[in-house]
Amino acid sequence: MSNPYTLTDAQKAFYHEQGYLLGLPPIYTPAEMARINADLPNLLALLRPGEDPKDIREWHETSTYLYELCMNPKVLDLVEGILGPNFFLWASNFFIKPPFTHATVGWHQDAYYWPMAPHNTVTVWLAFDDVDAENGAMKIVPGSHRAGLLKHSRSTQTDSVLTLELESGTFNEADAVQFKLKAGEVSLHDDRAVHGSPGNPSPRRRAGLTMRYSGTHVKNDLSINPHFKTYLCRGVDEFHYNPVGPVPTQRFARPEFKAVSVEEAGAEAEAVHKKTM
Ligand SMILES: O=C(O)CCC(=O)C(=O)O
Repeated sequence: MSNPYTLTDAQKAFYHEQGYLLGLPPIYTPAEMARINADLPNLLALLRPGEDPKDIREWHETSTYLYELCMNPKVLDLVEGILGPNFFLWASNFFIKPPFTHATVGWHQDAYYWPMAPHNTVTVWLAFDDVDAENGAMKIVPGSHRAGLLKHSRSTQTDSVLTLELESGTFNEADAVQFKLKAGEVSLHDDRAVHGSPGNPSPRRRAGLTMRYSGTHVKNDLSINPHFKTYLCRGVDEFHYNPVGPVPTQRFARPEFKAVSVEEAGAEAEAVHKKTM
């Protein structure tokens, strides 16, 4: 029997044309997902006062709980269909919207935030809950990844959990499609795709884990994100451009560093980043 996680030519063509992919076979059964969810409080318990789940970034470097989710062979098969045989894992983070929350994820392109070149990152968004229009599922503008990077601005007047957002008028919000996933299912998106998500006015939680993978030819700018670590998922790293992280040994543990993107690194990093865009 053929591997259902090996992308077909039609799926690959859709991803490259539209910048995202849905309709994939579930990664986890409802029972498996229930166990994963039951373990999540052990990770959340490591958050410090003043932090929230958004601060769980790159904890796959220290927690086998997350490392195993990121290295699931089914997920890696899907990613291989897009990135080819040689790629690494470098990021993971949670987007959790509790019931009745205003917080949105403003429209953005991931690649704008990351001091990495060239742009060749796939995000796998693993649904921890059923997500849909009612509880603020992610929206994406099909084909927007082909327009290159658009202008983002710093905004303080926003409900967004991000502080850099696309200026309105730079893309057509009306074209956006909203994802609908069952818990245990995933979507894939390109790092240049315009996406965001509304608040969650529903009584249901909306939680997802993003897992980010790049081709081995992608290089991170360590002067902006000095903590960047890679974990080879498939193939070989012929380039050795980036530091390699140690595989975690504890089930639940947090790194001592705080991961940095262009957003957190501030205006100075933004200026450097813009020059290399
Ligand atoms: O979960 C969301 O609503 C947004 C996720 C996101 O921005 C991302 O995966 O880059």
